[in-house]
Amino acid sequence: MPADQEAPHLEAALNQAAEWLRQAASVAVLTGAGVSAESGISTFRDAGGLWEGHRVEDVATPEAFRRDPLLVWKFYNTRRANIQSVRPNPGHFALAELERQLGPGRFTLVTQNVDGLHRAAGSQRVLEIHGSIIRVRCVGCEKRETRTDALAELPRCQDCGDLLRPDVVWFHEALPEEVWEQAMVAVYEASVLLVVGTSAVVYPAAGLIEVSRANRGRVIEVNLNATAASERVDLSLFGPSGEVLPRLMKLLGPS
Ligand code: BJW
Ligand code: ZN
Repeated sequence: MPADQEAPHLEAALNQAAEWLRQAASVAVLTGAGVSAESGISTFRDAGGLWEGHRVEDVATPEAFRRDPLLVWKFYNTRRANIQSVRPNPGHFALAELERQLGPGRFTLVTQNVDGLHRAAGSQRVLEIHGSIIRVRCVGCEKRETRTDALAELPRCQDCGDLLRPDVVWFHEALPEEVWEQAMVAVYEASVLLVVGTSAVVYPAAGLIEVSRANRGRVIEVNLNATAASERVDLSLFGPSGEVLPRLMKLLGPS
């Protein structure tokens, strides 16, 4: 679509989104890798999203870790090193600002990301449904620890000597129960669900769109392009989240 056609459409959609947010009793947000793309973190499924020729489905599974823990740790150690140098972008900051404007009890941010950038931007109520890349967990005694230091190629537990693994959720694994339940309740209760930078192909996270719709929540998507969710949302705001979200906050105006 030529830029001169896209701009007025986005403008109208932004105005509609701002109106729904103004009227909302509470707001939930679901974010994915796209919200961190402008911070320099690769997404999983866009061009260039492959890691050394591996699909995420081939390295982010318990089977892959059992087969080749060194390969899996290489993937995570590369990403752990990278997040030490990245900073939140204007999209993360806009979501933190939205939370401040709404005030306590009216905002929940559900993220599939493991990079910690929402908290770094000042967001308070953040539910990390796929875990955190700075935490490790022992496969033997299940002890969890936050580790921001560089890890060995194949790090081991100091208590029991078993292998450590990243404390993230891989395919075929259950999401952390309590966090997931809080996410479902917040999304169900919210009058608006903002879905930002996710391809919406990974479940159960993508199912939060249906959870919102089941209670007549308005669903607004922010993405570079149409996704698996686009047909199920009420409004799409197409553009980079680092530009679209600050524009939306500007329309909402100061509290
Ligand atoms: C921009 C942008 C910019 C770019 N601005 N936008 C139902 C149906 C079908 C399948 C299943 C189902 N239920 C379960 C499954 C199986 C599976 C699944 O969903 N498979 C599908 C792929 C088909 N799900 C699971 O296995 C889940 N577990 C489970 O169901 O367990 C059941 C169970 C119950 C009880 C006991 C035991 C088991 C677990 C899923 C875990 C996913 N884990 C990962 C890795 C996390 C750790 C890590 O980071 O390494 O999570 S995979 C990866 O995908 C990661 C992400 O969080 C997740 C989602 O990806 P995301 O964020 O959407 O990224 P992309 O790259 O896909 O998209 C980026 C988007 O951004 C694009 O749209 C761009 O356009 C956009 N973008 N720049 C705005 N500047
Ligand atoms: Zn241990």
